[in-house]
Amino acid sequence: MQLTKVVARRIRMDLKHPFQTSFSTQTDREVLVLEAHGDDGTIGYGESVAGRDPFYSEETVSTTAVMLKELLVPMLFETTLDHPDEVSQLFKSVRRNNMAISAIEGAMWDLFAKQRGESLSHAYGGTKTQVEVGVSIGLQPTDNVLVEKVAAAVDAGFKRIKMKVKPGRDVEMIRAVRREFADVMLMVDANSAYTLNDTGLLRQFDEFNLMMIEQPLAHDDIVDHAVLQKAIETPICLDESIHSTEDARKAIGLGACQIINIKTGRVGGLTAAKALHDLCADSGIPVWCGGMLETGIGRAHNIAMSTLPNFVLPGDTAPSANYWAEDIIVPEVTMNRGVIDVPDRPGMGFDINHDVLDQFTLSTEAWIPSGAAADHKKESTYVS
Ligand code: OSB
Ligand code: MG
Repeated sequence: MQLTKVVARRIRMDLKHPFQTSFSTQTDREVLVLEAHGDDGTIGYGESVAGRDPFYSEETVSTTAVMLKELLVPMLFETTLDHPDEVSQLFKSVRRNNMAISAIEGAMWDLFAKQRGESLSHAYGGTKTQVEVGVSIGLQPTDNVLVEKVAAAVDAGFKRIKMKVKPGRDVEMIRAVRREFADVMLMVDANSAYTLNDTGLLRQFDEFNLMMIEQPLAHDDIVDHAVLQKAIETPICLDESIHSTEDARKAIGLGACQIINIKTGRVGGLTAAKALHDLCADSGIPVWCGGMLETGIGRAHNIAMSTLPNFVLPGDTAPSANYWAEDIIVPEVTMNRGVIDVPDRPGMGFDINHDVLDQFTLSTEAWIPSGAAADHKKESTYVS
């Protein structure tokens, strides 16, 4: 896989509805969209899921752009890879910066699958032809508004409903929803809003038969989660705390979680995600695909990842229309009664809607290789 150019576009897209979590309210998304140009003219696409601000993790759109420009893309230009699995090998000496690595790795996976004429799912080793879909509903102004949102999601056929919670918006709010929807697969996500001092409160969640509580405690913790899991019946699912297979091994060993949410960006790409998936499968830990309010590009990669066999729980891979008035891919991601058909066209399986992408673009940078160099940092040439 020889690259002739990498293009990074910073885009901004308005969300249809504000998305409120315990850590922020988002009304739009800024995203870095990457193009990896192969020497046969094929273009692979990837997306950096980092936010504008470092409120979910330490990475941002700007840090991913700098890492790509100054380090990752120049390193790729200096190497000829046969397979996208080699991307994470190439970057193994880079500490963290997983979302930056994942963005270019995703573009390399799409390029590879397109060049082979294979669907991304198939090239990746996925086996499913359909994936089950859940929805993540942000904090709402009142319990009544939330109940209406849940009703609409249940009507649309989502296989599982996730609600954001935070202190003061938890037990009574969940009770209000459970009262109306006794049998719906329900879970909550706290995005690190609680501490072990809240153990008594979190134990009250046990009466609601939740599938899981996602990341109740600190973003960088696994030790306290193990203590909490012993004190509550609701299964804990880790999100923010798991950046690698090693993190997962320790969390599982300590009993810090019973389920893991895998996000390609958080773990450093599709290849790393598969290793994590395999470890969880071997350890009897079910996984599901987390979401980061992706554009259609990241969503397409998430769908491909979800075709691995241990993705046994519905993922946060809702259809494009859940987020965007108009997505940057055609066709948009659609769902039928909570199920998405996995595309079987070459690569990620969706085309870019160039007019829409142009309309959302704030700035564009393109980098080309400039021959062998002692200091690759100086050798990536800025051309636009
Ligand atoms: O914790 O899963 C999360 C969105 C941004 C940052 C973190 C999270 C989320 C979501 C949205 O829950 C899931 C989606 O993309 O629908
Ligand atoms: Mg989460």
